[in-house]
Amino acid sequence: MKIVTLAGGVGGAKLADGLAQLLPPENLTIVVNTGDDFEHLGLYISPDLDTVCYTLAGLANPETGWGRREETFHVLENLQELGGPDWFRLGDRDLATHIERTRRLREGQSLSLITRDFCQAWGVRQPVLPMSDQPVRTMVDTEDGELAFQEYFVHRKCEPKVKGFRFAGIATALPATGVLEAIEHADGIVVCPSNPWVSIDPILAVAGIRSALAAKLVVAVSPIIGGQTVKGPAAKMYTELGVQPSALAITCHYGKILSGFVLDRVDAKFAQNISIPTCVTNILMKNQDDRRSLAQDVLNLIQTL
Ligand code: FO1
Repeated sequence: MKIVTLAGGVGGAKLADGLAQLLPPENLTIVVNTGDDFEHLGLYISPDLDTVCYTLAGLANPETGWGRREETFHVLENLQELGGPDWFRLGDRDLATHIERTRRLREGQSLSLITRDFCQAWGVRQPVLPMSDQPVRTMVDTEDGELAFQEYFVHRKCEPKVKGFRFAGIATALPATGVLEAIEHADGIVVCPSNPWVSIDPILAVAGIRSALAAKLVVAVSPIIGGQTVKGPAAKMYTELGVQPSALAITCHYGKILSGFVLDRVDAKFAQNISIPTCVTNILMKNQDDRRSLAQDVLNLIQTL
């Protein structure tokens, strides 16, 4: 079975890792949100791409889910001493990724080519594709004005109340090489348990991606368990936008593109109000076994559709 996943950061990376444990590498393509990308300290940072790649490579920090395992922060500590911006914690090993990516981008190489080469260097055999090679920047409209995503997420700790979102650059962004081809050849599309507003919507907004999904079996895994998110501000965003955060709200969010939905046992009561086939299971991924087991449930649901 050929699968394409749409992924944001930590939650997306974990499910992609579960799928990678079950599928041959050539049968899994991971399309990753780049709306969180930004320039910091003169470097091009692509947090979700790195989180997915590090996770698949077994290099991710197990505590945070992002950044590198066995990381040190000597550069950051010295930057702090000089009074430089230290709100975005870039580790020493991680910095090598940003430095080399920035160097190659400045030479005119594409983000997808650079990501392919990095994956090869890290031993990641599944294609990991940025959603687009053109810059798209998620902007968060808040009560304190419009904020660039990392400014809102990390610097302001998601505190300002959200009023809406804008994906700057989306009008001219094209799907990266291989994205539409992978979707076309896929037997199923898996929408990872990532933030619908800021991780999955930017991918769906890239020209041609949403319409390519219309002909496909698309299964989403809820990022909400018992009204809360495992990580990140999705539940807070729903509340601030006037929607009660729930598994049901996620199915409404994605609407017609979905053919199936996976939700947690604690939310089993919602299944009767969902008009598409569902799988009620444990969706909290605390360890490798949970990742594999959820991935198996997702594949089983796709097979029954
Ligand atoms: N998230 C934080 O909450 N604080 C950080 O200092 C931080 C640094 C960081 C460095 C590299 C990287 O790839 C990711 C990093 N993240 C950090 C995570 C990231 O900002 C978000 O998790 C994603 O953008 C949302 O998916």
